Amino acid sequence: MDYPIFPKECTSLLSKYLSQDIFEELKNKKTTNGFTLANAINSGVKNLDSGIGIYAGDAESYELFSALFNKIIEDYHGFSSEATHKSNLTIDDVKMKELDDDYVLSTRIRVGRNLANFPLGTIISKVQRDEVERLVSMALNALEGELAGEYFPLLGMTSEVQNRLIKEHFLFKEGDRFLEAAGLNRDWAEGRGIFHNHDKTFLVWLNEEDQLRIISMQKGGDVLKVFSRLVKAINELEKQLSFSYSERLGYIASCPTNLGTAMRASVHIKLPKLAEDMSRFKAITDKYHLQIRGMNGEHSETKEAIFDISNRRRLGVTEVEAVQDMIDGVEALIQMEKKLEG
Ligand code: ADP
Ligand code: CIR
Repeated sequence: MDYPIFPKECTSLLSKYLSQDIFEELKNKKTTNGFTLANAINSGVKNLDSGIGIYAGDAESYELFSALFNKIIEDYHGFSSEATHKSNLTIDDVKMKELDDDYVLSTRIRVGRNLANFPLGTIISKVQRDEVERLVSMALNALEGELAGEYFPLLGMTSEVQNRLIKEHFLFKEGDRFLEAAGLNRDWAEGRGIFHNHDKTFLVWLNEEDQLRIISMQKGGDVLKVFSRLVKAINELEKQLSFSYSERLGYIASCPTNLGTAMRASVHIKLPKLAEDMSRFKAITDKYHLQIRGMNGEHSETKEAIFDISNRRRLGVTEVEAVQDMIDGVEALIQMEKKLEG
């Protein structure tokens, strides 16, 4: 592979940090699982509108290609290469403010997880992916009480059911071009699926961008209830499964934006006044380290002034701090919206 030349309009972190020197230093390296620099950057090279543009093949990728990853990680999370990640899943440490249900339509918190001793989805083999599906669905089927549910493989699901689950925000979309170029859609839909409890307040995605996306969600703004359910699920699953974790980088994820806590705590919130004043809106989201997404998730447009607002930082902050970023920022957005209403 030759050094990729990115056009001026390209603003991805990959294009910002992949200098010719770094490219030369890394271009012939390969992890034990056979992951190369060309594999890592393919998504950002093929998709020039990427925000980040790079994925990992395994935990080792983050160390072997650290000359590049560290810069991207520092830029995105504000996490220096000398820092060490810390985890805190103690529910009582969250300083709760009730989020106003007049504005907040729903709350969702997810974490990404991958199994230790397997490569990440970008280079996993079909046999290994099927084994991940077998191990994880077995663990999920053993959950009890509020977390008990059923695993639905994508293979064999009617397109009607699949589309309804996507529309209702429960299931991942299909055919994402960023994941496609990263190798994450290989053998689709083999090994992919969704587990959920009866009320669809606890869900787990299997073998999408990460091997597990553990999700807790419900209508309204009761963040504490959503967080508590998630923590319970993580603890129960950790009794049965061994997740990939690095002392330095926390939970290992395919995308560097998801390292550390791998947590995205979000609300769907209606903010018609702020929607008319995006610079005021963005001043608040920047102050509280929040990200704005559209109604249908990443890379989607916003409809009817409903936004997906979530914590942006996931590494170098604890889970409690990540959720607190979201709570405090959303509270500030609601205060401003009320003020603009007069
Ligand atoms: P991820 O959360 O895994 O990063 P996406 O941004 O693609 O992925 O979102 C996945 C799905 O979750 C989308 O359908 C999105 O609309 C939905 N979603 C995200 N936050 C919420 C929320 N607070 N309430 C309801 N659905 C949500
Ligand atoms: C991009 O660079 O825009 C995509 N590869 C997505 C990056 C962050 N989101 C993610 O990991 N889901």
